Amino acid sequence: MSAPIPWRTAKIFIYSPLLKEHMVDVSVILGSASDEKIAEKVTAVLDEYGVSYEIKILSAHRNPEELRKYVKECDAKVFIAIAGLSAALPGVVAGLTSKPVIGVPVNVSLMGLDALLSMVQMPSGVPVATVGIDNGKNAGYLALRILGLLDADLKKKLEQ
Ligand code: C2R
Repeated sequence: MSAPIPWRTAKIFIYSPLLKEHMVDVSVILGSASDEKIAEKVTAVLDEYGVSYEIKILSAHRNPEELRKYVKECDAKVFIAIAGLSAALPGVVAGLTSKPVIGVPVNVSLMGLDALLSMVQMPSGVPVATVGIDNGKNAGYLALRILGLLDADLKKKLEQ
């Protein structure tokens, strides 16, 4: 049996090479610990570019009050929300913040089309930038591009 992943057991795990008083660039929210494989694809990209992030397992369906409090208080510049099935999570996050929200639909059933359509079909004014099914990598790269608007060094790295 492999060792448990720290953020799965601890519920929250903060990684940051440049940690400044708990501030992180990206918040990665999972609807369930069962989405961890997709979250690993996101964090591999963020790690490669030395971007700080925080991982939280919070479901809009199961923990609505906790999610609201977290999003309202979070200092991250970009949110990545990962969810399968009836994936309300990214849309709810987008309704709670004016920051960019990237949605990653997870293939749990119906080939992930349920989650994809749920994220893509947001009402106007509440966008979720939805990447492909299970495509955690692109969520990471899109977050880097957004952060690159504020960080000349990161932008340069992305252009290399
Ligand atoms: P469990 O394995 O915990 O039953 O979760 C999760 O993202 C996961 O892919 C199964 C699937 O349910 C999803 N889930 C959501 C939300 N909460 C959990 N889509 C939500 O709030 O949107």
